[in-house]
Amino acid sequence: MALLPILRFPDVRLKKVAAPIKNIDDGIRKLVADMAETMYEAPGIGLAATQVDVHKQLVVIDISEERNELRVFINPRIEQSEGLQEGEEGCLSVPGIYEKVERAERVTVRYLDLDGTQQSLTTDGLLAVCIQHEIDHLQGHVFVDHLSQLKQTRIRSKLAKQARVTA
Ligand code: GNR
Ligand code: NI
Repeated sequence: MALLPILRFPDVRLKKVAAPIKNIDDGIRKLVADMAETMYEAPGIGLAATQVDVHKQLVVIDISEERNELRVFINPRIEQSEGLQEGEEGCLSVPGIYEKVERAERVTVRYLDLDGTQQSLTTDGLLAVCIQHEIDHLQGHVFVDHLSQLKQTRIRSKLAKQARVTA
């Protein structure tokens, strides 16, 4: 296993649109293991392949307290969504920034599991938020894109300042 470097907003590579996965081979299985290790180490509750500069439709999520319920989503699509919820979001690609984002309350997601079997999951709450956040990444979006221009400008300057002191 290996820890993978996570791209930081506003890196333009976070804007790439991920391609569907055609074959679930050893390369994909290794990527899942490395992404899971990277997510747990960060620590985060989800990670999209886009964030580690791999532009394939792959997401790992673990929202469990014990960090022992890894979920893998290959080629995930939101089939149905209903209602609205607003919750504070953070992102491993936007460190130290937490802002309220409006999302669907309940989603049904279709995806392939690691065996290549089609699955359908209907969920709400934090898992629904996280799935929507990760699918955004696969489409080249970060949660900051949902905020006002004023907030986006403030976040960019805060991160630029952080980068100067850490450099
Ligand atoms: O670790 C994460 N926490 C989080 C909290 C609220 C809403 C979404 C998330 S996802 C984030 C990890 C991440 O950046 N995934 O892309
Ligand atoms: Ni994120």
